[in-house]
Amino acid sequence: MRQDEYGLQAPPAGLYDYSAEITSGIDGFDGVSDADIELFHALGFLVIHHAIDKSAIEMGRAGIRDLLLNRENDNIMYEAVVGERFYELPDEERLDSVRKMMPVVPFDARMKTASENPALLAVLCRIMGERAALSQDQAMLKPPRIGREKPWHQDMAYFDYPTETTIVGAWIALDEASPENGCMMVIPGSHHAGPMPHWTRRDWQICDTDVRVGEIVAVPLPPGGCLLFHCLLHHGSPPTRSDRRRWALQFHYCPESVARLPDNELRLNVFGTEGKDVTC
Ligand SMILES: O=C(O)CCC(=O)C(=O)O
Repeated sequence: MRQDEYGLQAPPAGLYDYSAEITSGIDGFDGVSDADIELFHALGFLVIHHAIDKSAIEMGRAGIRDLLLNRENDNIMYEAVVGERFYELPDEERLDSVRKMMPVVPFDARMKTASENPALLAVLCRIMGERAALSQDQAMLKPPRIGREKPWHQDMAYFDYPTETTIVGAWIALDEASPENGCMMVIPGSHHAGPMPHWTRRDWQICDTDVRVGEIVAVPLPPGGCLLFHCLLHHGSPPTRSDRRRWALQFHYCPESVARLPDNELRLNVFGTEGKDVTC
């Protein structure tokens, strides 16, 4: 198990002030129309409500719970404020001390089932123009009161794939996610601007002063809702101010025909700041 490796610094004031909130969504993956696929390409995201049903939500929660309480599990990243106390905490408190588990699919059949949702895969195939393959899987958790932000970033800055690849994230809420408990926030259309320099600050992130504050849209989701988003879309999530837990599953999919790059050098040439005339 690892401590969150980044600092405890609070984000600058206003970094997650949103000008709109998307409270509606397409009803289920089967409700995605061709116009919605075009909208995905234009805006860089789609919001789907009732993406998974009650039993799938319960299955996801139970899977995360079992993985979190498994003492052999070393793919947990706990919140830095919890520190080494993590190892002494009673089970119920452990459940609310972790911000991320990755991977989850290889360790739990319920996670594998969730990642192979045929209705989700069918939508991804329409977005990508070919079959989608799972490239990364995570449980993204925001514990009550202590859950920290995920600073603004592009997921592609983390992935060793050719930059032009349409990798799609599926962020599936298992609890209600709201601005108060740290829901996802996006900058619509920002994927069209291409790769941004990323910096090691409170995380591997877009410089706070490069964030297009003023264009921020919050994406609250009910349990079972899903945000599908393009890997170059600027997005992040604020720290929680709430007593309510926020658990989610996040799967990333890549077009089946695209191979991973042999090392991270090519990615860092694109997203890193070395040798570029940029400041943060
Ligand atoms: O779940 C979150 O709070 C942020 C997830 C995210 O943006 C990511 O991991 O790329």
